[in-house]
Amino acid sequence: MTTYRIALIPGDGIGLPVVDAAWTVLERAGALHGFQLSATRFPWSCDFYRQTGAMMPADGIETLRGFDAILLGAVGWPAAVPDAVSLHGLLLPIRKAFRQYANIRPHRLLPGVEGPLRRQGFDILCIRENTEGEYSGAGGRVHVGTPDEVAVETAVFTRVGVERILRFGFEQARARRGKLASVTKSNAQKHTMVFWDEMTKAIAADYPDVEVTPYHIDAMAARMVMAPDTLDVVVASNLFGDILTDLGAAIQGGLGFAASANINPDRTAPSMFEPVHGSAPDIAHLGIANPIATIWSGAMMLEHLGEREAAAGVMRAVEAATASGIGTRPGQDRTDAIASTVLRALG
Ligand code: GGG
Repeated sequence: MTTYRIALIPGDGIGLPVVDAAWTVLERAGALHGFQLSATRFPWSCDFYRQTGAMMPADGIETLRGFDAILLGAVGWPAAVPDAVSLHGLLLPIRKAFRQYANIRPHRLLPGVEGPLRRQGFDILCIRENTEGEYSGAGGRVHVGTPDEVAVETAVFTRVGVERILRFGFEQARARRGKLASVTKSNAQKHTMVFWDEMTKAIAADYPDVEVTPYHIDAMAARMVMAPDTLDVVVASNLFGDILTDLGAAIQGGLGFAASANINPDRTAPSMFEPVHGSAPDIAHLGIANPIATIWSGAMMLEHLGEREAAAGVMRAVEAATASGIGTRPGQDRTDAIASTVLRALG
């Protein structure tokens, strides 16, 4: 029997219960489809930082390298650790070190879920560049705390980085409905974003079957609200993709439904699967976190591992659960009740 070694990093706040809930569903899917998932749990989190002074050990990346995939919950506990420290100490180093350059985020309404828009029915796949751009970490501050203080944060767009994410987007569009929206702000950002637009145009020549449309980020934000059904694959830089996918989460009913996969398409290192949401300290101890985003992310993990039937089975079970109403009303259902309804639907 095939056994997949999965690194579990529940992280902080609601990351812990949603990963536990998702894991029970994924393990059951394995049992039903003839494979095993073997979990190794890592306590890397803001609590870990408080105890050790780091979000993960110095050899954390090397430890993770041997796994088939990583399932992560949420990172951040701002009352104890500044968000910029926790994010740059765990999530971002993993994405960068493992060349997880494609962050895939699906946005569609699950059965029984009502989004805030009148116009229903959309199926958008956002592809967020995941290793550079505005998240490069390049920059610094001088004259700190004085009237002459200067803070600089440099967005880094490399030819390799932009080309590979655009090609990934074109391939996804080709495998779906053949439409790619490429998002920039090239009227204002005349170096990096003009470069992105030029690369989009050049690469489009290799994909004559894909209809590509450039959008500015502001116009795309409006379109995702006014006409989301006109969109298929949306490709954007790291920060723009992050912002647009919170909007995507909103129109699909909330962050409790927004799944994501940090993919290393070359498979030279493990990929990482995580809900889009953060640690939600305000509801962390209430037992009402929605595990559906994490279960859906887990289904994406099974798909990436090649277990397509199991992944489809998990999604059918999620859809059966939401169709019955459970998990569709924010804060109304308990995490374990949602997970056990999905488990029952799985069989
Ligand atoms: N689910 C992982 C998590 O905690 N995400 C929250 C977050 O702020 N992530 C940063 C990012 O993806 O840019």
